Amino acid sequence: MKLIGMLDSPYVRRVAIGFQLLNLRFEHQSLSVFRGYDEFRKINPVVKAPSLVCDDGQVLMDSSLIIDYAEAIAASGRSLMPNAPQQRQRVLQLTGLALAACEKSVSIYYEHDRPVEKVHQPWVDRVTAKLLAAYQLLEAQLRARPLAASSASMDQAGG
Ligand SMILES: N[C@@H](CCC(=O)N[C@@H](CS)C(=O)NCC(=O)O)C(=O)O
Repeated sequence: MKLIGMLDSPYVRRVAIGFQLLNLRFEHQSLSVFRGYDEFRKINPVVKAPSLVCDDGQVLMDSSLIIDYAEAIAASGRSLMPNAPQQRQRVLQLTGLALAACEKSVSIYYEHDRPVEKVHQPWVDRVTAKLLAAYQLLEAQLRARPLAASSASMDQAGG
């Protein structure tokens, strides 16, 4: 299978780390959704990074869905999502905060990619406030209870 997307994307990195933790072999094609748009479109017309070209040619997208698939095919049988409700709740909460922080960061990046006269500052301020809220909550949680940091014990919140 082949992971498509640049590793400067937090979503692509998250999938690559997940594959490594699950001991899955994969190829990586570093393709930009901007500079490599035409080539990307041939692989996935929706042009979303990460995209995963599976061994049977089907294409998956969205980091959480790709990790879900990766767990299903991992020979190790390992899951990066704990089953016990309390642990799962914590991993989902931390992952949700991290994904929201990524989404807002990407959104601010795109806003600044516009011609300067088209940047809508009230929107940037709103997104920035949400970004800071997500990181503040994430940091408070991690200060109170750090995550496991070894490859053997890392879960989706760590990856
Ligand atoms: N929810 C998606 C977000 C992925 C995402 O927004 N990726 C960006 C690159 S960092 C992208 O594909 N941007 C192009 C677009 O959204 O059209 C995930 O978890 O994979």
